[in-house]
Amino acid sequence: MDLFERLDTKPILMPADVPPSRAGLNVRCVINPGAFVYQRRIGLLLRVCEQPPQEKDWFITAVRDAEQPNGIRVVRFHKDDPAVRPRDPRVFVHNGTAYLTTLSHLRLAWSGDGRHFKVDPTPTFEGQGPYETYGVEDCRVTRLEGTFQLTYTSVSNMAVAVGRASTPDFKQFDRHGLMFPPENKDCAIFPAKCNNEYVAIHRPSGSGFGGHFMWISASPDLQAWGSHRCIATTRTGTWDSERVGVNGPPIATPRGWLVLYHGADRRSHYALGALLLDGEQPWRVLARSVDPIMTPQLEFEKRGFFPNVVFSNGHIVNGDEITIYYGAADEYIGAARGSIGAIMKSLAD
Ligand code: MAN
Repeated sequence: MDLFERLDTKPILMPADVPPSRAGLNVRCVINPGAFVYQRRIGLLLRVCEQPPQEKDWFITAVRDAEQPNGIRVVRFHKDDPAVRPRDPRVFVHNGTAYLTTLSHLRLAWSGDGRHFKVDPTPTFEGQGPYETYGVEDCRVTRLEGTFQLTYTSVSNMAVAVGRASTPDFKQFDRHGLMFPPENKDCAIFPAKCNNEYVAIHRPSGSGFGGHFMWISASPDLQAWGSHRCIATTRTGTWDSERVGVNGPPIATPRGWLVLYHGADRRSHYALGALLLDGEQPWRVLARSVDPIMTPQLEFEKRGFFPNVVFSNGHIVNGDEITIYYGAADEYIGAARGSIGAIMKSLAD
């Protein structure tokens, strides 16, 4: 089952559409954009994944290093080195230290029609400090009280954690440090307060006990978070058996908060589903998709840097119509349109 109609059979953005951040790096993937409306234009905050030119028989990647003149350091290990082993196309490990094969930053792209985007020539938001030496990824954008709240993955050799920043205009950014400690990612803040508190969904990772589940937390000031509750676990034997995580910000509907989310199965195939949360007590789950509402179908969703992935962390809602922007096969960005009513109906069936 697939409730989303693709705007195109091809990606709306590909690596070749994005100029690299600096000499010595190439854009390998452009994926997982946050989405928002600002001054009547649709904005995307793209995740741009870069790497140095690759050579046969070598693992070659880049990490941020403030002491280098261009801000990055190239790391290379020969594939015959017994201390190095690949984990998957995204990660390799050297002597117990994990490295990403690409270094990500966030980049703005703007559109008048939601389909044709113009990508800014330079990075908008790059990793900074010790917790972002492997970059910043997968930004959710929530408009809240006239400001935009950005929640994204901060990655380093120390941890994967949730960073938060805010901006009034996508020019000036205030960095608020880590919002949730490791291991945690896939965080979206609600677009309005509930019970006079800010609310966020996030995805801590339990090792040994629990797993990659979705949690909800509340805060009086967006800085201190508490009242933690688990709202969705993985489900054995299904399309979301291994990992779940929120898409873009929850959507207010007359029946409660509609939350779109991604699920991964044992083959690491990524699909999308939905949850309906109580409007006043958002930790109460009223309904959850049994079957996915969007799965990899098109060629560019099934084949790429990491195959069989549709992953979204940004959408635009216009009445009943929802346009989701999504990472496809961890290499491209696609756009697809659906109906909120149809998703709600699928939850009731
Ligand atoms: C996983 C994948 C990668 C990502 C890292 C760190 O390996 O989601 O795309 O870079 O986690 O967040």
